[in-house]
Amino acid sequence: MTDPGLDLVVRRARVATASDTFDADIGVAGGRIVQLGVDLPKGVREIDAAGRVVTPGGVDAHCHFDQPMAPPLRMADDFDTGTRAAACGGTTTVIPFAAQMKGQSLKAAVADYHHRAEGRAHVDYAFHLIVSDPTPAVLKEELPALIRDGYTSFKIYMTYEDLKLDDGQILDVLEVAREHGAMAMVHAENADCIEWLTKRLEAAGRTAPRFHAHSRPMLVEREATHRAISLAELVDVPVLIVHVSGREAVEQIRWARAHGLKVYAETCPQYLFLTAADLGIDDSYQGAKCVCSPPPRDKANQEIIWDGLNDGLFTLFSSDHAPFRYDAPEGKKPDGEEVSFRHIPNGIPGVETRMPLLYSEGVLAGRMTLNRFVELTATNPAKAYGLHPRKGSIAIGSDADLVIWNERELVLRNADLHHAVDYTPYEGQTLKAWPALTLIGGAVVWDGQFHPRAGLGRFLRCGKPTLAPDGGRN
Ligand code: DUC
Ligand code: ZN
Ligand code: ZN
Repeated sequence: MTDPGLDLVVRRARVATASDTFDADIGVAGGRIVQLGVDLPKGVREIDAAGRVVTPGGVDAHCHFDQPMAPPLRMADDFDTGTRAAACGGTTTVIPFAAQMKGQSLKAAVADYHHRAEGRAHVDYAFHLIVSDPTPAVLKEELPALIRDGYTSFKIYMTYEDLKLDDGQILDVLEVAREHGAMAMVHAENADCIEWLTKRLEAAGRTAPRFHAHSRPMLVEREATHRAISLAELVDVPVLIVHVSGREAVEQIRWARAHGLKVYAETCPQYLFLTAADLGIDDSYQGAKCVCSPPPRDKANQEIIWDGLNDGLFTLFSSDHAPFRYDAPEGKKPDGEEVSFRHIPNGIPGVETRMPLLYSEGVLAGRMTLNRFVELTATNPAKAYGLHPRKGSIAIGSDADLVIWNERELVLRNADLHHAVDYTPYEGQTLKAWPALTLIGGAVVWDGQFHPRAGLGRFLRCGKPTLAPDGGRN
């Protein structure tokens, strides 16, 4: 018998959450999960998962779309192409950054970013803030008001000339996070060390893309990670270290945790699947494709990142999708030139490949449990940014954002991806799985074909973080 109250039943699902794996039918009404059970009545629509694994839609809590850049640079993906790629790779919620430019009010940055998103997003989205100019008005009025309004996380940069804050400014911003219960994310690299090394490399004529890694050795990240942790300790506020690349930063985070400090950590696919050799072993400019910060390290560091993913050191697994076309004057070849590594825009694409890479090389390669995969890619990001349990879970009342996985071998080709970037750093890599279907609020957005729903992606106001103090393991 058909139950007119059920818009959709996903039948015979092998449901995986952050804590359990079980067989169930999933009943959906009004875009939300309303029933989990066996032999649910017939829905208006039916999807047969045929025993395949069904996970919550991914929450990519660190990606950059259409972020304003100084000319000639321009990001390849806007909210249309970026969220299209997200959906096709199993991500149903994204949290990109409304970036304040120095001299700009934070409110104006948020208004501008809404304008960029409106009518374009295919998946649901929230905003982090980037605070680059913490004036008294920003600290006392704008930031508290924005936090109250659902913008409950912000990123602080310790490097990049146009974004970085000094230690005093970081303390001021952390104090606002403490007073108002927001989540502070830190990009931890020592700007002066990078500048000092960069000048020396340039003076020696070492300007090829591979020298980007030489200008940002691990100690640069280690020192800044320790300083960020110390500044947060002084203010007595939790802090989240983003895009951790390897051993030295990991050691600082372990040290902090052992001392009872609330330090969360995020890592990204590039630190599992790329090494500094991908920036070039000779002076070829192709290495520009993998220029990102912090840079990828080496195989031994990849293992350390895998260990941290498994043992609870890392709380989040995000893409840090920062899309620049390779062969383009607004991308990796500014004004059409093969420039010194200093001027290559930092970032690599990854919003579409994040979930399939970790599912393949983590879960199916036996390096990680399915439940830990769900925790890192969906549940914890939703908790860290106040979107749980609406997002990041398969539970009664959660949005019906689901991924049905197809476990089959495929070779990654940029031609098959849906971003607007002209390359993927993972070209030719063999994967063991890809989403068969992605559903958002019960609507199929990917089933081997992309079903556009531009403008139907909803803006989400974030609540306060609900992560456990130990990084979300309980
Ligand atoms: N590093 C960042 O901090 N942001 C975007 C891309 C990158 O490589
Ligand atoms: Zn960063
Ligand atoms: Zn980033």
